[in-house]
Amino acid sequence: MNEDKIYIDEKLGNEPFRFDDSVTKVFPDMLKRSIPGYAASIEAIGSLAARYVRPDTNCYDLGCSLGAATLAMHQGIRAEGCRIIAVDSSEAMIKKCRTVLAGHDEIEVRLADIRDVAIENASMVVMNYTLQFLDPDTRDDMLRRIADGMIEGGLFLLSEKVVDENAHMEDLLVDLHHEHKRRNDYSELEISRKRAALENVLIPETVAQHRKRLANAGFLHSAVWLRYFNFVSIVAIR
Ligand code: GEK
Repeated sequence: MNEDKIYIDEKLGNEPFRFDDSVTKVFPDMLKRSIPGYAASIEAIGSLAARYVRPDTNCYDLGCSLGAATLAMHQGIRAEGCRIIAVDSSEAMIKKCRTVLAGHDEIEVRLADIRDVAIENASMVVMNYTLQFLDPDTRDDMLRRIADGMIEGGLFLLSEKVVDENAHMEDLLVDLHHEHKRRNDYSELEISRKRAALENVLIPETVAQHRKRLANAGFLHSAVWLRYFNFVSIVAIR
């Protein structure tokens, strides 16, 4: 049974998309049906945490929503003495996230804008589909602060919806994504309303722009490890 019916009977797509109560309530269903490769990104976060998280360091989940990536990191970590800081600016998300992650003293769930969070002594930082929601003018600074706050050899995972340089291929990839959504039981009307609501809220960039920004910020290596239509996940090493 589909839970996300927001753009059938609740919203018309004429207002900018917001991470409010109604989105929070149906969020896992929304991500599962909308982001191709989402489950793979969560699985990889666990494996990468096992490999890269060092003892007595911090891990950050920036734009944690309901804490799916935080939990994957927590389950993957083998090192002792680590803290995980999970941050989101949506009150509705953070309220529910606190109940999901309750009982884990080593996880701090913080209501804040990620641009105001100090990144310190980090061996792993995750931004799973969050950078795309920041004003593009603030993205360079955000990534520089992340790189500056990471230890040598630390791992940054960045997942994003991207746009293709080639307009023809971009049309094809968007079309394939919409077909994927239709297969997952979203109607044409829901797809177009959601698209309108995300206009100017989710601002995608090209893979080349992301990799250039990572290099400029101070990451030594980066690679796309997952791509499904216009949804990519990149790993970068400090
Ligand atoms: C997952 N990572 O399940 N500061 C803090 N949080 C922000 C900001 C900001 N400036 N801007 C947006 N957010 C999650 C999924 S969802 C992706 C991440 C999506 C938060 C916003 O409130 C939302 O919870 C999250 O970033 C993006 O792996 O919905 O496409």
